[in-house]
Amino acid sequence: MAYELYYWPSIPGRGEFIRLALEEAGAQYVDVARGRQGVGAMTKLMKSGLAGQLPFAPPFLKDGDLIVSHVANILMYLGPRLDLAPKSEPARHGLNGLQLTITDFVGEAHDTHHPISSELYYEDQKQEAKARSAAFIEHRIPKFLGYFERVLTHNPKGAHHAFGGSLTYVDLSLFQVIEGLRYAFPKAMKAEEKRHPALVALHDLVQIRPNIARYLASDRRIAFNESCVFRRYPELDEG
Ligand SMILES: N[C@@H](CCC(=O)N[C@@H](CS)C(=O)NCC(=O)O)C(=O)O
Repeated sequence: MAYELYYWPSIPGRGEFIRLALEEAGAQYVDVARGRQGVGAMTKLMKSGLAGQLPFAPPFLKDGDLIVSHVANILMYLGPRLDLAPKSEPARHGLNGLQLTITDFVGEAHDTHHPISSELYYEDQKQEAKARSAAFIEHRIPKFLGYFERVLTHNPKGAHHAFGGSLTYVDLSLFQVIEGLRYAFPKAMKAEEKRHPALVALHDLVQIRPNIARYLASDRRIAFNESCVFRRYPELDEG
């Protein structure tokens, strides 16, 4: 049975981390809100749930009778099934720690343009967004990227993977983080990339994996835009 992914249909957003894993694995899945059923099917599940399972926010995954929510949790569920994670439970928790750090990083990237409230427009919190972005560029991008650079260079199995000796969903997510930051903060990233060669090399290796390359060239890959987590507002990229 195909996995059902529920996410907003017009943005890469947080759903993209799940799409990349499903695409790399060549898994059968339906991106439900992008299909005939539309967003209505997603909001219906969020309102009424499924046998008591009530997801708070997308993305969430439906696998038969089970609903799994939160990016890191979905990936932890899918990882061993798609051969994108080690099978041993302790190792899966180690990997999940890395993915949860990506969750934090993505949350902070979102807060650069919505530092006060997600319920307000960007235009209503522009000044605060500018201050938040300056701090994100000065302190948080270097701290998170520096951490993942160390994770890669400390991997005893080699710097081509964040965990162990083969591809995991964390490698795919790191690719997407670099893509998103390049889109949102092109100026800041120009300097940052020089300091993080292992991350850039990982990004480039993921990009040319056959299934990923095919996906990126397809119309299933949604372009970044200003409704997404990673948004390009040039005034926020000045540091
Ligand atoms: N921790 C969740 C965050 C989910 C989330 O914030 N989803 C966004 C879309 S990217 C949303 O629709 N949020 C609605 C809300 O927070 O009210 C995850 O990692 O999946």
